Amino acid sequence: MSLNPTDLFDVRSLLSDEERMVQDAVARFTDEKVLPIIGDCFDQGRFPRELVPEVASLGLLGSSLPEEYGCAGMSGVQYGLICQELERGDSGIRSFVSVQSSLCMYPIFAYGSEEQRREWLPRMAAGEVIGCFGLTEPHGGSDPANMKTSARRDGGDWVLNGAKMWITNGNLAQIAIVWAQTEDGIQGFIVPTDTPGFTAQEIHKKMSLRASVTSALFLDNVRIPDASRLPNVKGLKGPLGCLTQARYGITWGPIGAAIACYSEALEYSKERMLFNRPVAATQSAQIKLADMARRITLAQLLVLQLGRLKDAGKMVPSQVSLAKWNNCRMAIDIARECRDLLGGAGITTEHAAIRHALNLESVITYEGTETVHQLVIGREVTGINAF
Ligand code: TGC
Ligand code: FAD
Repeated sequence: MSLNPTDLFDVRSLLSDEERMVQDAVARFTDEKVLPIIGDCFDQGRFPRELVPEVASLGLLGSSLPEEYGCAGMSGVQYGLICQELERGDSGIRSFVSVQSSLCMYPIFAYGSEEQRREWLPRMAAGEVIGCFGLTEPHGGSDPANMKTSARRDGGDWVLNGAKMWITNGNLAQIAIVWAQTEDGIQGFIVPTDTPGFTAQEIHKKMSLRASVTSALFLDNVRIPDASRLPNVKGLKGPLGCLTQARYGITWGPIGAAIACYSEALEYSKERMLFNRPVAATQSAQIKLADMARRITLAQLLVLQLGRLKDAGKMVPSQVSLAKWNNCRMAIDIARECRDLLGGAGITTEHAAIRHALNLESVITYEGTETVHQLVIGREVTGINAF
């Protein structure tokens, strides 16, 4: 019996019927709607906004939140599979869903009032309201505790001042979840982007995540009522708790990108005839392809166990750090190696490898750089904080 080259250990057999159904539905969406247009979107630096209604109707926005808020009530493993299949298309599409789901809907659900949940979540699940998440600031994203953006109490209102940098969906969003320093520590605010004093400026000249909107946000005396503050969390654990959710999805996503690159390079090297034999018949190409298959298999098993821990309520943030580090590194190395196996053909967006390799430069940086996650694991195993 021959094995499936993209699932050598039949990890799919460990999934439930419901999990396989979700994976298949998102895979179909990626094959039919994303792949035909994504190379052009990347070339043009355009986020394919026209796909948002279908993403929403598939239940992919806030997919793990309860049905009473218009969401799909899916499991952590299902969310992971969604991220994997979307990122097989493009990291930018997965980013859109990660930000909306884990960084905007999750904090409203986890830290918001019941009124805030009912006001925003159903419309966000339907894709009618898009969110962005403002944590990173221009002076250094790895150290969010050193936050300069401030929120000052003024009667029944708050007045926000500061700047946020590298914000996904910034120019698409109707609301921004803004984290700001207050007298009581860091707090989160739901800021409608049409509030006077709020501006978003799109960042151009990106060579990565070109099919995604990335912006700088500026807050100049932005006045919002106390009802816009997320009342149920104070301190850095608020935004870090959102990051744990988003990073979890990002442990799965790059597997999709790696599979896309590896599948393409595998087929190409079987057909490309050089020195009277297919490239795939050479020992060096086989070692490269075998190594990719090995690393993809390990990543698949890692995230499935992580997802099972999450669904059992036992996942801890440092486990997410290890998996984000491992799987982003796995995917970027594979994407670059695949680009090489395609030769010159690998440098255009007619093939997927260069697009994924460039995208993964962002994925390995955002949501905590590789170094940040290595230091989290270093701290976990030594008990010594090296930050
Ligand atoms: P520390 O001061 O020790 O902890 C503060 C409080 O937070 C708790 N905590 C966490 N809670 C949940 N999840 C986590 N991952 C947590 N890490 C820490 C902690 O227990 C403590 O709680 P309490 O109750 O004692 O107050 O903070 P630390 O030393 O652990 O943090 C240092 C460090 C460097 C790990 C952290 O600052 C960090 O992760 N920096 C990286 C920042 C980052 O990842 N930014 C991402 C911005 S968003 C983004 O990139 C979106 S891209 C989206 C897309 O397009 O897909
Ligand atoms: P810095 O923190 O300045 O890091 C610079 C270098 O220093 C890195 O190599 C880092 O690993 C290293 N370093 C840091 N600390 C240490 C240490 N202790 N020891 C040794 N080396 C260290 N942020 C948001 O809030 N919301 C978003 O929606 C969002 N979307 C993004 C989309 C894209 C496309 C990108 C590229 C970024 C996005 N980010 C977002 C920001 C992202 O989270 C930050 O870029 C990231 O956290 C790193 O911060 P920085 O860019 O300021 O780099």
